[in-house]
Amino acid sequence: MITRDSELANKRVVIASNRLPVSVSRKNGRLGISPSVGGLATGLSSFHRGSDGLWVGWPGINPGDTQNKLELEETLKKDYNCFPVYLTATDLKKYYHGFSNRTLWPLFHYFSTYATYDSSEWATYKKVNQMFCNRLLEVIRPGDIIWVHDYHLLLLPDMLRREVPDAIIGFFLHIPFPSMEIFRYLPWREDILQGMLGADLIGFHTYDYTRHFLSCVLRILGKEQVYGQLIVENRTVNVDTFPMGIDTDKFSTAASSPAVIKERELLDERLKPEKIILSVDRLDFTKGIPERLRAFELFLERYPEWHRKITYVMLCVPSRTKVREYQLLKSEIDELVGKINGRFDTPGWLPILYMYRSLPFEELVSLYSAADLALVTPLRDGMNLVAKEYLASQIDNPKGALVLSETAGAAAELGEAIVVNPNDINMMAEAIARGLSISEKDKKKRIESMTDRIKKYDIFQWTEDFLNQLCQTRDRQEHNRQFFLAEKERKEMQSDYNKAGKRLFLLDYDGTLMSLAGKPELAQPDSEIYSILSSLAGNPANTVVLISGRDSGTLTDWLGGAGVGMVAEHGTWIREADGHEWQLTNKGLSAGWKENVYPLLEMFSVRTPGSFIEEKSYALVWHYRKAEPELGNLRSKELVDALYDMLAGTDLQVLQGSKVVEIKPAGVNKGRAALHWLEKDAAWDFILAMGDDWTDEDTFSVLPDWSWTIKVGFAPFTGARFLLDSPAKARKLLKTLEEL
Ligand code: GDG
Repeated sequence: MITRDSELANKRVVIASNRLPVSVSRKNGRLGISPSVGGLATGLSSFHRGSDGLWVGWPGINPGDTQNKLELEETLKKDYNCFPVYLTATDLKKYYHGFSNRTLWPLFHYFSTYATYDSSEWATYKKVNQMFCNRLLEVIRPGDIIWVHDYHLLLLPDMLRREVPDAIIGFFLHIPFPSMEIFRYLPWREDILQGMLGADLIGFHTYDYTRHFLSCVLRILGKEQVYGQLIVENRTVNVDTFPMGIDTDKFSTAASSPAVIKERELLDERLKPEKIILSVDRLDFTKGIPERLRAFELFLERYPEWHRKITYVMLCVPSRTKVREYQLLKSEIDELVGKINGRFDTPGWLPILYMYRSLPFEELVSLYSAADLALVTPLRDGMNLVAKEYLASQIDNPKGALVLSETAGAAAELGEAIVVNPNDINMMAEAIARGLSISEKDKKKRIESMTDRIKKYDIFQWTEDFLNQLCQTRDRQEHNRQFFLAEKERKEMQSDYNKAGKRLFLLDYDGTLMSLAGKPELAQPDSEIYSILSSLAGNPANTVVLISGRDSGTLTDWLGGAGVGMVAEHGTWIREADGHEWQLTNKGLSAGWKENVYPLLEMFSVRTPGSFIEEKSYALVWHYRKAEPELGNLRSKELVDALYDMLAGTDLQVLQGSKVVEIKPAGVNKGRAALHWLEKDAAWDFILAMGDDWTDEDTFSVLPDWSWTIKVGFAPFTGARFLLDSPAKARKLLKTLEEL
């Protein structure tokens, strides 16, 4: 049993991400190492440094000759616990600049028109994911936690799972997961989802991204979730929300350090304005830089009283400089800055101080702590750590205000910011004016309550929370595994079977012996089912009963000659194995209610394309397996609510089965019908019941404790003692018992 607090605290965490937390570059023929810039690297480095874990990723360079390579690897390993994956120029072109940054990045940020779909880039993306997998296999030890990060490595979890089925794998996505309407554009959408589902725990920054992912899994792969859990080949995969935090102490401590204080003094001397407005971004089209500049221009136009009293310090870190769209964006920004400065500057005052480079940490923090207003206005952003870093750097008498875009993941947590629509230039211009003139008291209150929150859920809490949940998921998997009928129990069952003189089989049909089909009439028994049932029933020691929700006519047509007893309509009718007559289990049943209920079901069928009504002698069933899954689920809930109102005080009940809503007389159920056989003979010494949906729980509930009860498929809650994952396995079990 794994729990992070105990055993897991001792486990090594092996991080895999596209870039290592340090970048290697060549200067004057020598290799130099410096920290990597970017949200993931900055955030996770603090955690990595304090642990004995490893990090696998691209170092930013191919070291070339063997001597350099060996030295580099030695240094990376010894000083940074890092293990490089080397990428060739073609790999970089197709995997990194290509599929990662020209397909996934724009698509996941809702810039679908920027996305390109190139199958050779996809092939390289797969190849590089496999290279990461191979590198990990060289360095991991049994029991390690492997934590895969971000959109460059979406296929890696499943690749690892195939190689090491028992590996503990977490996956975290740092960018948004888009809605189904956008994700479905991707030609390789199934592969991407399958790749991610190789992990035990999949994390996102916000609940919306989690929701979108689960919706795509349902609509593309047809997998239903229960409380964020999915079943993938006998494993439980957990999907949850973890808003990434920052190392708050690092920023607040730095903000009061002598080095930063000195930097601030230099800055004040240089700028000497009354107020500083700040933005810090990688130069990327998702960050909304031109929109922000236009808003700033509008603000200057509308509020001349602020001229000469403010400076907008705009720090843009160069990024993906080889990609054409980024080059065009850079030109657009350069032009806009030139235009605005040219329009408003006066001797001794430049409205925008534009820095196109990366600053050392101390200078960055001095800017954060000096700024009176931060503009964090991306068009889309997975989280945006700059907003949090700015807040954490506000130490003495918090004086900063924050304008934050509603489409940044951070907005879900930082509601006290001045929240804007980044496409609304007018709204942003007004937000700048408001942010500059907000009262000290109000500003302090807002900053303190946001800072309080980011301190409580900092990067360490975030990693701890993710890793804890990963361990809990593994615990749950182990717990579930105990219930899957293993070879040991199967042998015990066989031995019970062989010893027994009177055996009773209570078997559901659809979803248990036969896979569920879109339409009920498509699930006709094949010759294998027929032969299994008739052979089992042919043994004089066996009584085999099919307990089904189907109508008696269909059961007679399909399996009337197999020598089995039958229960139709979830317990309304029964037929003995040796008889031909169907009998009502309750003589007082009436069907007159159907004409009142039918119109309601008809209305739901019209409103839910793909759904239809099935009429049985004493029941009505609304089927929605063929409907669009989310609409079907929603409508089924609405229908059940409407039926509860309509049927209150009657002796009818509403059953929710597997993609069906059924209305039938109360007091009639599979368990009651099973009692007919159970009570007929007290001498049963072997009972096997199998079923897949919750109407079968009634059967399980009336059986003696020692019976073999098996739920087919995934169930978070069941009264059955064991689980089997598919009808194919259920058939195999029956065949082995009789050695067919
Ligand atoms: C991705 C997602 C998500 C920036 N300039 C300098 C510098 N930085 C550092 C900041 C910050 C990081 O870069 C930027 O982080 P963001 O979160 O804003 O954005 P992305 O790099 O796009 O990161 C994002 C993040 O992953 C984490 O999950 O929040 O949504 O897109 O840490 O401090 N650092 C230094 N000098 C600079 O000039 N030293």
